[in-house]
Amino acid sequence: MFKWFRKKQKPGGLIRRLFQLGPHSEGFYEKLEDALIEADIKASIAMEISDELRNSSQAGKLSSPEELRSFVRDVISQMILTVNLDPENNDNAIYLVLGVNGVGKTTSMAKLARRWLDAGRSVSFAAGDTFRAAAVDQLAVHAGRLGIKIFQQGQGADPSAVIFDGLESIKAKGEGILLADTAGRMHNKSQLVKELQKIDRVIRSKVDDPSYRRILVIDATTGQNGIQQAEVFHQALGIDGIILSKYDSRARGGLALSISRTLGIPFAYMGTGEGYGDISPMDPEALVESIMSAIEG
Ligand SMILES: Nc1nc2c(ncn2[C@@H]2O[C@H](COP(=O)(O)OP(=O)(O)O)[C@@H](O)[C@H]2O)c(=O)[nH]1
Ligand SMILES: [Mg+2]
Repeated sequence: MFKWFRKKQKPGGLIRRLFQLGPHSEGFYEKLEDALIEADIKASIAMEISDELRNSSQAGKLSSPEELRSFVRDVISQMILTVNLDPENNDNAIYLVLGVNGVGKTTSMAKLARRWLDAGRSVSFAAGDTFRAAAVDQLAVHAGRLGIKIFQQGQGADPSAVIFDGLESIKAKGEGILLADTAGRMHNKSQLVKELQKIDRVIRSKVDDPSYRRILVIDATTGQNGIQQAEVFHQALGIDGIILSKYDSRARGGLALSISRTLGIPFAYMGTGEGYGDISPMDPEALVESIMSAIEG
């Protein structure tokens, strides 16, 4: 695990080549921008990063590849947003888990449940992905393995009603975290957004804002398409934090940088495998190093 972000402080090939060119030479900024875009960073942000270098009085005075590397690294670091979304106290809380099909919503719910059970919390599931028959079953299997309660009404049920039931129950018991699954697709996008907004209204009518978190799951391997996904869900509901799943395979953090910078949504966790233990709070240092590695080649 975490092979990709072994502390790589030594400047890689690209940074060395750029340093040899010199920060004010023909081609320097172009080569840098190309490498940033290659690393899944949105073109406008790649330009922003190179502009920062261009406009900095320090850039012309860089005396080693190491200095150039740490300069680029600092600019990128400042653009990355992270947040801690672990429950802070023993109050009731609901986490609505959002994202398109196949990104890892259900798996991430099981991982978060394990994490919070280990921290001594009481956790239950609401099977809000009622669009696909297999989705409820998949969540029920995880609930069985974890030994936790699942609120479910089967395929085709109203997800708002399923989640409402779960909320009533944790409220009655006075303590607990409800992790609510959602469908990642409907017959069309506007239908999905309407469905999610209905769920959101139902939750808001039952709980106060601080105990309600909307978590979006983004697959690290999706590339630039992940930005559009984040935009849709953020516009529909507002997202408190993102889980970057599948960060174990071909991991390139450029997507996280693009989403942080363009939408202002922070990253909360990274999923690093299919096991229950394969989730951890997003480590901004590791993310920046993975972006630097991708840029440097
Ligand atoms: N390698 C890897 N696979 C993951 C990760 N998270 C989820 N998966 C896999 O991605 C697939 C889809 O996950 P699922 O939770 O069903 O996605 P959902 O449709 O969003 O609920 C499954 O095969 C999971 O095992 C991760 O962090 N790393
Ligand atoms: Mg699912």
